[in-house]
Amino acid sequence: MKRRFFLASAVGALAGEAAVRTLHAAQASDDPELRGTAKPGIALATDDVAAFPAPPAGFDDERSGIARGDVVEFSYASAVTGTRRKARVYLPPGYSGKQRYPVHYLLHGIGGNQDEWRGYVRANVILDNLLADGAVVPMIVVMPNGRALADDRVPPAEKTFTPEHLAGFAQFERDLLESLIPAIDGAYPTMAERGKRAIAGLSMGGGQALNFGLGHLDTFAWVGGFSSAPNTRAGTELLPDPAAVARRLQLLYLSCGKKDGLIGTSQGLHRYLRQHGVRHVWHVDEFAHVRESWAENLAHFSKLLFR
Ligand code: FER
Repeated sequence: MKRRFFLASAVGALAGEAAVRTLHAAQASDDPELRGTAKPGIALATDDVAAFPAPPAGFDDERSGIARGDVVEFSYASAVTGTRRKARVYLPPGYSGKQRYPVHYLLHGIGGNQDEWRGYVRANVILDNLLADGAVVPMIVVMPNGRALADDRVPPAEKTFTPEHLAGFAQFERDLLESLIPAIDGAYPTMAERGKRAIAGLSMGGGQALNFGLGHLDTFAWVGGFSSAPNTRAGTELLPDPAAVARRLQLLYLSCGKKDGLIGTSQGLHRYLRQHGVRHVWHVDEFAHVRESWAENLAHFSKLLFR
């Protein structure tokens, strides 16, 4: 597949998060050979437009004089890998064990790990700012490592697209459902019910969130895919009975940048949902495959959650 070859070669010799930044930068490049959008090309339909105005400047910058949440390390025994695995957990400002909170599971991209949403996108800063403005419901946000492998370190760039690495992202479905969610519900004062549980992610994590969220509506009622990658299952597979899915969902949210070479995946699912009358949010922004899109979409999505 041409695009995969392009992305795999574009990441070059760099490793880890740096590799994916390079991948993202290559997609945003002015050089058509590097843009990743030159072929097969992006065709925008008339309804591929923004659903929300951009957040105000500074929405993802640390604001002084407001209460901040904590990002703590969490570890759990995985029945899938047989290892102890790590996740980051955001506890909102004013967190108290005497309250109960809804939980949002937030998944990283193919070259990220449990630190990508915090370190690269500044998810905790975005949520602190929204909470200070009273724009979101206080929630716990769980940021796991989405590659369920015994060695779940970010691999060297040349291994990013190997079947073994991609399998780790698929296997995370069982790790999440059978190990992580029960461990979180055991350790924190959660509202452990589908109506108070959300799942979203960026790129590879967007595909995971759509696959796992729509595949397990007994566990999740709020589902979001940002710039979702081609690991996203087809609409016919994700929603074989669209009306049945629609009845159970509180929110289905899709977003992508209009300069993102992966937009075809989200467009295809959006069109399937539209054809079958499944209510959803479809937000197309001005970006490529970059953190700005994920920061903005985390803000838009979070404001809608648990209402
Ligand atoms: C692909 C292109 C991109 C793919 C995954 C990605 C599974 C993921 C990109 C990211 O997470 O940033 O063909 O196939």
